[in-house]
Amino acid sequence: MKKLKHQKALIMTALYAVISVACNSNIKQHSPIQSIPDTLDYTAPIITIRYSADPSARVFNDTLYLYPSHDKDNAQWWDMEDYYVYSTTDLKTFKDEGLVFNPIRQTTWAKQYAWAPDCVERNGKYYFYFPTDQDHIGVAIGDKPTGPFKDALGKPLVSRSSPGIVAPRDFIDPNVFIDNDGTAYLLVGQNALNIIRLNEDMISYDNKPVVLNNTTDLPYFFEGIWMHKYDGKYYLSYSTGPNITGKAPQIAYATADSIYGPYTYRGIILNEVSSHTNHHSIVEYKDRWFLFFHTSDLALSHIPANSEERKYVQWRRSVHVAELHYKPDGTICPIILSPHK
Ligand code: FUB
Repeated sequence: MKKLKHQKALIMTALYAVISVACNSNIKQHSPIQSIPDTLDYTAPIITIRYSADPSARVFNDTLYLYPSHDKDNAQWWDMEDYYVYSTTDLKTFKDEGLVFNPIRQTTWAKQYAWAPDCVERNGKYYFYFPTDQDHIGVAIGDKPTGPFKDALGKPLVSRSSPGIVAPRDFIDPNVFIDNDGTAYLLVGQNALNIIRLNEDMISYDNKPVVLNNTTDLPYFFEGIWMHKYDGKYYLSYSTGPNITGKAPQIAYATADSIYGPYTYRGIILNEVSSHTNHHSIVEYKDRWFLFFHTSDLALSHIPANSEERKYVQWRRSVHVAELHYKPDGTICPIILSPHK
């Protein structure tokens, strides 16, 4: 067993070396006037004031905002209730912008499980999309990126039972993508990706969702969908969950020339992390690209190895950031974390 582990570590190190050589040749030189460090330590959590997971990173008015979910200090499950926002301009220091929304207390309909959110801006208003109850996606509106946000509809925007929705498992993890022509799409689901074209008001839709085929378009898709565009192409990245036999969740991606596909599977961006769940976002900031993700490394460092509490670390996660590099053919250099114990 020990020998096997050692061999695995050697293979991972060798793999990382090969990938680094292949990818470093395309790393751009950064302008010295940028205040983001040239190298980011992606093994160090960036939010330590409280546990945070499922980070959606967004840039509004030259500031990068993080919209994570909030794992409770003593969590023993994903029973999250509220949302805090963080902001930065250098990716070194993150300002705690405080509590911005609690759907359990501030809506009449959400009962539990305030999981991975997202936030986008349109016409000076900020639209905060949040899942609850493993069944509903709500939308709240604020005048600033830091809220406070108010439930827009008094009911969910869309639910598992809404016409045309395919939800073989949880109906969670909303991601909103605004294309260059201004059309906004809500992407959502677990084990089936629903793409819903939103109306101009961002709080309604008319068309039926388009559901992507898991086998041909998004192999191994489980949850945590994120759409971004790079060099005119659509990139869908997502957690593989338990869908790759023998592997813990990783972040994989597929690319296409149009939003509804057909998509081509491109492989893994981020390997297995210590939190069991793997959830990320990708954003361009100051002409560089970044991957935000979570691990349970901080909780593991707090809780002694022989403590009973260790079994709860998957529900006590913290956010990290790594710089992403694209190769000339548009594929992404993977971020390989060391195998965790
Ligand atoms: O944080 C709760 C759930 O865990 C998220 O909705 C999933 O993506 C996973 O990270």
